[in-house]
Amino acid sequence: MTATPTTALDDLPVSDVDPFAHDVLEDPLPVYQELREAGPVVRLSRYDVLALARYEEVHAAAVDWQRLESGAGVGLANYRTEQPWRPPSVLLEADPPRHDAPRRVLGRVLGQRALHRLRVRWVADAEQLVDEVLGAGLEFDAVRAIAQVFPLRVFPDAVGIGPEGRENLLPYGDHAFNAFGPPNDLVAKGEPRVAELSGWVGEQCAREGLTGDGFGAAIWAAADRGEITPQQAPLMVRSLLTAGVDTTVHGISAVLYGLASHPGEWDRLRADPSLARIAFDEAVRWESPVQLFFRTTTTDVPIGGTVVPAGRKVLMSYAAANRDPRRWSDPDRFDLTRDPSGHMGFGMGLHQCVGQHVARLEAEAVLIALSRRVRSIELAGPVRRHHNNTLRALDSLPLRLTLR
Ligand code: OVM
Repeated sequence: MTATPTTALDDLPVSDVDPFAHDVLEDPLPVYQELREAGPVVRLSRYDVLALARYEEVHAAAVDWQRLESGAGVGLANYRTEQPWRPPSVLLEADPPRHDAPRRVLGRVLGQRALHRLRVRWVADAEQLVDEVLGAGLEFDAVRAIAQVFPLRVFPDAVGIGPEGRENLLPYGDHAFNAFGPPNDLVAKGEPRVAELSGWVGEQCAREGLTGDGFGAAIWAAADRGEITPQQAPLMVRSLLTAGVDTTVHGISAVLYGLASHPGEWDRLRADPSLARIAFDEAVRWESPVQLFFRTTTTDVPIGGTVVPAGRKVLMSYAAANRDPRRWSDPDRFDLTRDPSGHMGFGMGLHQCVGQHVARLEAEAVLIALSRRVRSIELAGPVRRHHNNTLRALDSLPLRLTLR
């Protein structure tokens, strides 16, 4: 028997790239290719962390919750040694067994059965929005006109928060996703408003301000039944408000961008609107609205021919895995004929996005409403990127439409 040779940590490929620098956030794809080709595990000298960029290793790390924990934080900061910027999430930043009751409850509250009654309403809401937008002209910025508007119209109502202060949701989420990265200028930009925004979000999570029929009330009802504690309930509502807005805005931007920039794909969707789900998942693969999370090793973990010692932060690049040519043919192409299932854009394993059915339903409603009225979609100018440490986002998506 021959022992598998292992690479010593000091002999790993090293990159001095900063994945959170503005030029990389503007166009991260060359860096993702460089990291994938450097090897299965790459040391990032700037932050002294290990990075995974190939599909196989990112997938294996994501599902290995036993040896790659979330409780030390899923950003660059190690919560064992550094103070978190807010009380940790009881879902995202927790491990079994503490993670499991909140996950089970939220899985039920946001499950496909629970969403069934929202479907008809959201398609009607999307048709109304599309009518308003098209009535105002056939050239517009789809981020401002659609991608930011639709989730903010339907999701806060579905959670059951009041009408005041909803403009706080996007800036709060944007800061939360910046805070998973290093303490750079993007984090500094958000800091002046953290106390105000956190205060508002905290108020929305109390049972008193929530309507009786929303996701928030369903979470509190689970606390009444003893399925979660009354301390966990408001933090679970906070998870919805943190993770459920910016992500869907950028996901809807991404699918509209994919359709507008890949001739022929809109025709396919228009001919068969049941492709709306595939289109959205393909966009989540292609753009990866959530680009990465970190985990922390709880023990020595063999990954890609090296042994990562206990207590190290490991960057899982979902976005690089989603463009890995070892896994995907023609990975840079947005393609409605491919099967995007298995993409890493919602993560994988125990922590895989619990809100993915909500996200899909929002995107589907928008795409179905558009498919009923629109013949063609094309780019009317260059897109402008919005930079965030862990989100891939558009600030502007100029579109030109024709009607059917
Ligand atoms: C949470 C949370 C926050 C940000 C992202 C996320 C993508 C979850 O508070 O649980 O998942």
